[in-house]
Amino acid sequence: MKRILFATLLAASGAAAVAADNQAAGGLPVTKAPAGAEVYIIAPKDGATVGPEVTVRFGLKGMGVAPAGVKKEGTGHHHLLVDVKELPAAGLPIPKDDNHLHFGNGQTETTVKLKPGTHTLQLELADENHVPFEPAVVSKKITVHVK
Ligand SMILES: [Cu+2]
Repeated sequence: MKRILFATLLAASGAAAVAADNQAAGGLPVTKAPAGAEVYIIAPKDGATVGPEVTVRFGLKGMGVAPAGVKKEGTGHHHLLVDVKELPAAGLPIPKDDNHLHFGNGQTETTVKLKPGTHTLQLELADENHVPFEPAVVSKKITVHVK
């Protein structure tokens, strides 16, 4: 009797995994974020005054880092959003330009050159296809003042 119950539970969890396999508008699969996943900027500090070359250190809890193109459960790669007002669209690869920097080799820090003035920095983790997780794994947006 116990054995039958165990088999039933296994079948039920398998069905749940299939149901969670979403399809994005862009035709790429959307990866569910693990519960409790958190990305954050270790440095610089929010509100810091910095020089024109800013070293940004990426923090991640509850997930691992893997290079782009590598499908491994519970992992993604970092994207630094510089002066981005609206988060990249769900279900589509994050754009690649001067404001959306990809760290597809699995880097966990970078140095960016910023013009004098006030800038915002934010991190977003995305899956092997550069598609944001569902729900999005994004850091708090911080502000830095460049001398
Ligand atoms: Cu990417």
